[in-house]
Amino acid sequence: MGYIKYEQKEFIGVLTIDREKALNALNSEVLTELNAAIDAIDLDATRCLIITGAGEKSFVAGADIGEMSGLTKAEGEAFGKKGNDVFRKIETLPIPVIAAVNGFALGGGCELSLACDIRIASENAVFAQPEAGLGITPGFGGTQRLARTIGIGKAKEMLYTCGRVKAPEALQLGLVNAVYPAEQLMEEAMKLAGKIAANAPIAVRACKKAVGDGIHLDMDSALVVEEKLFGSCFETEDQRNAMTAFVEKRKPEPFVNK
Ligand code: DAK
Repeated sequence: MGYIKYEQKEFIGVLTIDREKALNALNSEVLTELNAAIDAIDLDATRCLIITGAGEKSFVAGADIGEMSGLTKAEGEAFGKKGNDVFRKIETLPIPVIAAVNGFALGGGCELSLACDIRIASENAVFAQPEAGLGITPGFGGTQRLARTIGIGKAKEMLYTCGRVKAPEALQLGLVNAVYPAEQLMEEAMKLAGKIAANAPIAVRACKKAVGDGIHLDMDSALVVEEKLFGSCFETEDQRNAMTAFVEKRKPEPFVNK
């Protein structure tokens, strides 16, 4: 693949969007390759995915403005659907996904990070939804996920003003979970992914599904979602192993995803 690099480091997948000379902007080809790379992940061997951008300056500087500039209404809608489909695939991937935001996360880049479960950022990270200044709305879920992540008031301010949010403010808003010096970002992302990968994969995936499926339901329905997923963890090797080890006051064997 030309624009996507994928490395498997034990249980952790590291996916890098690599179109550095355009600050990793998302054109149709990048989106096609990103979709194929996500489909190719071996979910039996991978417990956490990290998504980052190539280079030191940018995570993803948005959808490709040159490619979008001449689109018709129908083509614009089709482009939006292509992006939305791949971002939704990331959002609903069974394993947790960490965005390691290493610089600009503008427009589609901010939206890509929002489709991930957890965002951590470098000190030089900058988030924004500049679309209204380009005559369009965010088209890859930004109007929906940004408001759900940082609240309606601040999301609307970002959407209407196109204002930039630097890393310290992103931390304060809860847009990112942590900020690190740029040179430490990937090491910290790997540490976080490692902590996730050390837990029982079936349980971690059930947590992701419970939050994702339950968050938009009323509390009674959401708790039913949780009950079913809670029940599904029993009789698994990992549940038996961990609980028996606790009762016997010893460490559990490493989890086997069964
Ligand atoms: N698209 C295409 N090329 C881009 C790009 C982008 N978004 N961002 C940067 N580049 C390219 C630049 O054109 C330049 O290419 P060359 O001139 O070297 O060939 C190269 O990357 C380096 O950029 P700069 O020379 O501009 O670098 P600077 O450090 O001076 O500035 C910058 C960095 C990130 C501040 C600046 O490049 C910038 O403002 N970029 C645009 C950021 C932006 O506005 N992003 C949001 C894009 S809009 C929808 C579907 C999707 C979307 C909306 C609707 N529907 C279907 C409804 C999504 C929209 C967006 O994401």
